[in-house]
Amino acid sequence: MPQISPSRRLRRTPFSDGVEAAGVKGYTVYNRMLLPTVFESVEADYRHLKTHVQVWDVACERQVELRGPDAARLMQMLTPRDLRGMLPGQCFYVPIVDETGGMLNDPVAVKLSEDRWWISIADSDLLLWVKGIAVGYRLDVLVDEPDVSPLAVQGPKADELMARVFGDRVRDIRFFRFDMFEFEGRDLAIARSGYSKQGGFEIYVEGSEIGMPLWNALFAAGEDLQVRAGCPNLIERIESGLLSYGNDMTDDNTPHECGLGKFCNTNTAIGCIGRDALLRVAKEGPIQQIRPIAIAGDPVPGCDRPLGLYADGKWVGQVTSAAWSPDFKTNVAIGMVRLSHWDAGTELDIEVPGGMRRATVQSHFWI
Ligand code: THG
Repeated sequence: MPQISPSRRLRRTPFSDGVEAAGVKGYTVYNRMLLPTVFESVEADYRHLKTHVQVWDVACERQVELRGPDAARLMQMLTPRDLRGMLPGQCFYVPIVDETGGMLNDPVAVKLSEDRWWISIADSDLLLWVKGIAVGYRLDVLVDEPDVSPLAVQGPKADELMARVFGDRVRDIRFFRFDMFEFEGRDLAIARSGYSKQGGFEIYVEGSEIGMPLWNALFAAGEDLQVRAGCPNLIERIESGLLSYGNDMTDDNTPHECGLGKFCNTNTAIGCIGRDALLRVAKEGPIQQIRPIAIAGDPVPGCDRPLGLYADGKWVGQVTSAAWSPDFKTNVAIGMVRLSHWDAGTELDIEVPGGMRRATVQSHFWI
């Protein structure tokens, strides 16, 4: 494979020196920033994540900060999830939609206070859309990307490692809540969240200068816990049904097609820019939807394009993420499947590199 040449446009993170010292073997590009994808191997990283604790450089989950009297109003314009009940200290997974109801991003919204929010974005240029809306509606709000870089601590021993560095109070953080903790004289927001289902935290590291000191403190404290550098793991996130924007869905998809209807309250999300469009499509219901899919046979090769799903030779959908699961001893996958063929148990043909396989629509993800 050819290499990707470094340049100023491809941003390093406050933790990149640590990631490279830990022997990162592969990167992807996410929000124009480096995101590690492999350390030892995807399978070895998976086993370690499910057994021990890992520190992840997810600085590429950039924050879009909203600050000012119209911050809450602007936040509600972006999403069909009703934010009226959301309190400071809470995080919400929020679909972001455009005026057609198409998905623009699927970030975590962090409510710091009534007039200060972070939108912890997936891989799309959400900052430009949010700035455009703020300017176009003449809102009294500042929109920018602050020097904030999430560092995730994930795995069954995450509580123990975090307690050693930040104190036992981290154990009291509830799921999708955050609290403030001191590190080297700075106050950092720490949430119980993260892009795995193995449990853990996300530290919103404010100020690049403390990136490597914090990275080193976590590794020093966790030696006997077998702490390692890790990264979002393809196998684990497919088993867990965690979606990847740009892979599993794009702006052509509504939240309902993505199975994110449970994060929408379109009737009461007054002010949401995509509300009318979503109310219209919700009446009919989606005609395709995200489904867990098992693919029979040997491990499928890594793939950078959708794999067609067929019934009696007719195209009925596509798989957009797939990997061999050592724990479930099958290929686990995420696909978008037409209504006529999305029932659990439906058997389909799938075109994988090197030939056709059988694929079965599952009733639920593997966790
Ligand atoms: N954490 C933070 N920012 C992020 C991500 C993250 N930005 C990019 C990307 N990940 C955004 N996408 C997701 C997708 C899934 C979840 C979070 C962000 C997630 N979902 C859980 C689920 O679907 O079961 C929980 C949702 C809930 O119950 O509210 O965690 O990971 N900071």
